[in-house]
Amino acid sequence: MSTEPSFPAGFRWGAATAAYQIEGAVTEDGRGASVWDTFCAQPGRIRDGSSGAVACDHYHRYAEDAALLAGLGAGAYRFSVAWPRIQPTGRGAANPAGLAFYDRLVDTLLGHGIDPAATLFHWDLPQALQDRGGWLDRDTAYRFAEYADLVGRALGDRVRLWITLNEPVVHTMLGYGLGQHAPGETLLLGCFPAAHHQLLGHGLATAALRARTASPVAITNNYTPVWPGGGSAADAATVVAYDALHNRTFTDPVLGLGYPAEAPLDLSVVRDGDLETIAAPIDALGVNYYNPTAVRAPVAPGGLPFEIVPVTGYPRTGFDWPVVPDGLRDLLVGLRDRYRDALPPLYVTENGCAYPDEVGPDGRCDDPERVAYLDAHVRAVGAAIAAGVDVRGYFVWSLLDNFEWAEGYTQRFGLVHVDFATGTRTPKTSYGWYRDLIAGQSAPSAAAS
Ligand code: GBH
Repeated sequence: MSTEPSFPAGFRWGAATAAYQIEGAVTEDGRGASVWDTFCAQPGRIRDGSSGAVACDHYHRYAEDAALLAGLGAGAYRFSVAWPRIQPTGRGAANPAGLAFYDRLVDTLLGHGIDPAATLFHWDLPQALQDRGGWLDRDTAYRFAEYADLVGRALGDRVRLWITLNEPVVHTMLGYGLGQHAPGETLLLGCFPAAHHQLLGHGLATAALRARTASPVAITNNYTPVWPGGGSAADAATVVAYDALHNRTFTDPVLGLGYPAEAPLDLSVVRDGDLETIAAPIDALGVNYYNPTAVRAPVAPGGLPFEIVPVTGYPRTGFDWPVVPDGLRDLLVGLRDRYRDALPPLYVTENGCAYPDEVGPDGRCDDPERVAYLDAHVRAVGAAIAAGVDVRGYFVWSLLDNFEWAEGYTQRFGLVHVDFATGTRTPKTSYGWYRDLIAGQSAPSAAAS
């Protein structure tokens, strides 16, 4: 059909999750506490007062979840490794029982013909490192490289794509700037050292992984197209500054360009040699996309140098996020146009939406809005590829409904519904849609459009 976008041979269709959001079993097999265990125990932090203590019980149900991926025909699965399972106190020898879990998971995936894509840090820092300052402490970057070495030694022969960090911008801003995520610090722009030390850790971990694996190494960033939220010259300047802060601060230095001068950053924490470390060559860049952001110059001085205003005029997800598929095409094309030869191949490592999905009396979970959302965004990726952008894969967020951080269990992002009282998995309509899309793409007829 001429309206079908075309995807290159070998394009990876997958789904993504993260350890704290699905695993549960937080005290099993020697796992240490993470900052999220601590944060969830503080009253008022999580909307429904919940935690990831049980979540999807994936730690015990991983084989069932791998079978769900196999049923999709997924070519890859992006999961994260829980640092406190590997190093319960954030340092020292690996905990064999912790490594054994990921060993079983990886072998089960490979047995289904699914490429394991492992993220090393998806926000669950060992609490013992937080007690020494967390990512505000430079030493955490060195601890992260040590942890990367341990995981690389154990899984380097079988993981097919490595991702050092997930969305350091979100972890920095929400965790250290605004206090909405663990560890709950409210430093506003004083949070920048946490960003720099994560990026330093990324560079050190990339070097550590090189010694342990031949597979590609990447970083995943959250990207948002930045739109003007007002018509003044100050608003236009705010768009440039916010784009520099949110998008470029986590990309420019990784690609060897240093920190963007347009971002409001106090660089006094940056030491000689750090930018060289951060610029360790990567093989791919992970792109997480949810929606664009509109900003304007702040009305009241003294707080942050920008004000976020709602993007209006688009449908909205159950989470009230605007649905703007063209934003994904624009940002993929924009990355290519900005970074040109410095840009490695791209993977869309997260894209998805939350709706209040329920299993009906007939046992089915119908989510037509998610089908429409994913279909439109997959087409946007196809449009970027047609425009010449090198995109190698697409991962739906998420395989399963799961613990949505500060929203607890109130937002369902899964292709598969999870009953959190029983653990029962029910594939949604979108699961069947994605399965059919993947099957069509693997057929030789899906050539040029
Ligand atoms: C990702 O973060 C995470 O990697 C993942 O763990 C998480 O479960 C998933 O996405 C879903 O949240 O107020 O309308 O402007 C996403 C980071 C930050 C993206 C907030 C959307 C604001 C939407 N998100 N952002 S809006």
